Amino acid sequence: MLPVGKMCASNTGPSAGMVSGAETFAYYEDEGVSGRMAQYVPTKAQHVLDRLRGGLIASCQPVDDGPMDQPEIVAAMAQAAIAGGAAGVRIEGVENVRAVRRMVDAPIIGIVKTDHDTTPVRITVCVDDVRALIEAGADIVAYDATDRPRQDGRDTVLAAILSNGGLAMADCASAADGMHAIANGAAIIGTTLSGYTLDTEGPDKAPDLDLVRSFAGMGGFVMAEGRFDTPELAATAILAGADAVTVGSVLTRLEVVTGRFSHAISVAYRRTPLAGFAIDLGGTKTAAARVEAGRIAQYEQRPTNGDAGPAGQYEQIEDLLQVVGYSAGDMLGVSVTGRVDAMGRWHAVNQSTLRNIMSVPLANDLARRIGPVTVVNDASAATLAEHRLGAGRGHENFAYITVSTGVGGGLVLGGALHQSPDGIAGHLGFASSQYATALCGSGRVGTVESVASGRAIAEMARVAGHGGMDARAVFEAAAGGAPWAEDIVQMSAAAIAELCGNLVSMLGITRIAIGGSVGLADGYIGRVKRELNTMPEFFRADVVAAELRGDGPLLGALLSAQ
Ligand code: ADP
Ligand code: BMX
Repeated sequence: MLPVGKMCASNTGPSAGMVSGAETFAYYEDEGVSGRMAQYVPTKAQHVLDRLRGGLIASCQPVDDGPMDQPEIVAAMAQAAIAGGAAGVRIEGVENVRAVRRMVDAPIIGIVKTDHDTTPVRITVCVDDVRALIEAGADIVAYDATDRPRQDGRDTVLAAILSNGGLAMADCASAADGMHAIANGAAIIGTTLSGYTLDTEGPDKAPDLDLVRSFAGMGGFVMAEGRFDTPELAATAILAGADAVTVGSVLTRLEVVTGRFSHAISVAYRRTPLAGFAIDLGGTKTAAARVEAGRIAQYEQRPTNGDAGPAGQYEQIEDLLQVVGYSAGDMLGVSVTGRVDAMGRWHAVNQSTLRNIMSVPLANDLARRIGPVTVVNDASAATLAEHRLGAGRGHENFAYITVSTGVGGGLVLGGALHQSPDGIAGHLGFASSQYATALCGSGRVGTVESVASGRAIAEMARVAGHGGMDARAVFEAAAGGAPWAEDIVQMSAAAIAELCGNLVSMLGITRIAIGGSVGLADGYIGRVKRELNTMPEFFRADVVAAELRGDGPLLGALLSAQ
């Protein structure tokens, strides 16, 4: 740990005693572990940090000069946030800090925001503000810790916080800011200003998890802050090494949150019918579409190059978009085979499908190269489209399975697409199957994908002595009565039926739509249903063909973008 205890143990400034309601906890002014007792006795500073560690800090900052910008309302927000489980609050303005201190026992991070003609620096710029915040009851004072020039330099402000008995939180934009702050005695380093300085700003920035990770290696108390606006992103920040997460606008700026909903609703209202551009990058083909009035007005496809790295894939996407008439700024959704995490990074799960796609910053790269874009897994996109527009309509618990190059999927649970921050949720093809024994390109042995997918079908044909045939050719051979081909196709369908039964038993799925060129091939769903009919009635899922056929990943990508 950084020398927080040492730094603040000697500080018995005006904030001593304000940190806690003494009835809820006690803190100690001595230096921690002492003598033979070997007992953890926290200093005041440590105690404040201990209270925040592993917790949410609610930044209760109303919109400036809005109807909620009043100290009593800020204090009520802070109380409500603590009632909801927040470990601490971040409060702007001296009067607001004073009002909150009267009502709230939890640690307060205080700031003063002021606008200056000479500098873009806004957060606790003046030494006078530091004194006033601590006097009003802030335990921690946050300040702009970037190296941008301003009236009282960052080190002067930091020194003022320390000399007035406060704990300092450095609002940083870079790893260098964090190092500098720690070296000078800041207790907390936050990612607050990443995305808000000339060097870091950009359109539609995702939260800066990379900065969280680099802070985590510095030995200080790490605060993730800035655009962590869903519970999943906040949890991801903790997994990336943050000690606590500060969340603001989405909790306390009613105008902002209301605006998000009203925008989404008005877009949805206008979007009937859907319009824009979409990409579906699958293991075998990459398709682009111009969508007008809810229909695919223009469509173009090319083979996917599984050996291409990001640059090759981007060039293909750009070429295809040009063909279908996209221009920068048009609504664009991109769906891809492979895992897409909450940061918009793209990872092949089955590395024999995409051999050079590992942790690719897809969302950022495409935004830079092409324009505003939403990226999503191909099967998740199709799930969304089938649920909203196709075979899943009206089903609260719905699954989509694509049997294509791989076996992908998606789950709608309780009416919402089920997703995980790492993007793996819904990858149904990597469940295991009693029919499978082969090593899957995911590294797992015996997956559904390794026995049921188009690639698996071609591979099983090769092993049976019929090399050079793709899945379509194997289906044709089966239709022509070749017993070896019939066995392969049947085994694929049996593995998918087994997966459907599992989805019913595990999740109570009431409808399953099957898509992908293998899944939609003649007779395939009939085979799946016949296999299901061999199971006890309760496990016989309601299996249907995807209504949107091959358009699901394209329409779903566009739906995700709106
Ligand atoms: P992607 O995986 O790129 O999204 P598809 O859904 O078209 O694309 O799936 C590709 C797989 O489907 C390949 O393995 C291909 O051999 C197989 N396939 C394509 N057409 C047929 C068909 N008519 N019958 C059976 N398999 C097919
Ligand atoms: C694989 C996996 C999924 C994908 C599914 C269907 C990779 C590269 N892909 O299970 O992410 O959704 O295939 O994709 O790991 P397709 O290529 O068969 O359309």
